[in-house]
Amino acid sequence: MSPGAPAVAPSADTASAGTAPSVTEPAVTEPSVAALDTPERRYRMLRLIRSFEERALDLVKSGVITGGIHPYIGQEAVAVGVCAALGAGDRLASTHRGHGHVLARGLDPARMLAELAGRVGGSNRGRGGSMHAADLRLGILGANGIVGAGAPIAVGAAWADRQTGSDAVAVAFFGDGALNQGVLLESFNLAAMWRLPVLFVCENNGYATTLPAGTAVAGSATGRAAAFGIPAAEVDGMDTEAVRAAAEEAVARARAGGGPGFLECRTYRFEGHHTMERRMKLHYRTPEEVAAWRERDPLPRAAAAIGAERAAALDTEVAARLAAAEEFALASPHPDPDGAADHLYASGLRPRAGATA
Ligand SMILES: Cc1ncc(C[n+]2csc(CCOP(=O)(O)OP(=O)(O)O)c2C)c(N)n1
Ligand SMILES: [Mg+2]
Repeated sequence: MSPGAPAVAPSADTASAGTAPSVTEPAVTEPSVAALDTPERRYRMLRLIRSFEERALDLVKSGVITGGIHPYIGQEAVAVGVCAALGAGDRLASTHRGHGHVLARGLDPARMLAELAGRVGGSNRGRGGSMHAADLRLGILGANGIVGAGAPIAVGAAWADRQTGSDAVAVAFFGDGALNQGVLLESFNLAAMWRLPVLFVCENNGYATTLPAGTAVAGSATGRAAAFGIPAAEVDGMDTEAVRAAAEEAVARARAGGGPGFLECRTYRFEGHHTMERRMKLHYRTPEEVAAWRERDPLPRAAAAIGAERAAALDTEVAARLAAAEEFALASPHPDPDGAADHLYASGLRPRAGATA
């Protein structure tokens, strides 16, 4: 059953201290990390992300989801390949184009869709939206609207894990547009100096908004990592199994104390930078270029590996799951404006000793 189940009060550990939520909220269920350990499961997740994004685009068009989203369509192999290499205790920091990352990690599509639609049943009670989806129970440290900002968060998580003796690994996803952000290079430096268990994953989709990477990035992506002594590999980001193999190698090395790794996944977004682009008549890439990348769509390749019949059965399964997710999301109410200040702090305001509130 979808988590939509009957609305009940939130559990004590998630309600903000001292404030009763104004709208009844759904039960807090324990999520579990997505199992991506077989080609079939990986194909099913590719399909889930693809169909989720297609439906989300429709819902933006019809105004059910307000504001824009950054569709992940075309890049699914990166999220699925990397998340397939992670263990249950690992963590990830995502980006503005983060739906694929969080779904591949196991975030319930019903919760995610409700979040996009700004409903209380959302993963962040409808307060985070597309670019702030997070679930610490799944190690999802958050999507992030600031280009490159996930890297220092992942480095911090890895450092914290090292202090506690955990062997967890942290992943930082970012785009080619982050390659010139100072904070990324600072993150490389600390991770390398302290041999932190971090996997830096650059999703090079060729463009930062409309800016071609070829006109913006001096040197190369892998060259930047190599300059810090970080082992770096370039991988076909349209091939789930190639991404998984490269990620498994880097994750195993990091987990064993070998320090950070870097993957440049060469990929492409089939849709615009964001949903507003459809109305903007931008001509920064040719229809031929888009068509050539569509030929390399990761889904048919993954479907061929498991057989057309099995793939079709999984497509049907995913369609049913998404229909239930949508039903849940759209039945969930919008938050009560009176509760707008609820949940802004993890556990209420705690003034420092000696300070006045
Ligand atoms: C620090 C910062 N600068 C600029 C922006 C505006 N911005 C949002 S997305 C984007 C392009 C990011 O490109 P890339 O990192 O390649 O990711 P992609 O959109 O291709 O997935 C820019 C410049 C921002 N959000 N944060
Ligand atoms: Mg890009």
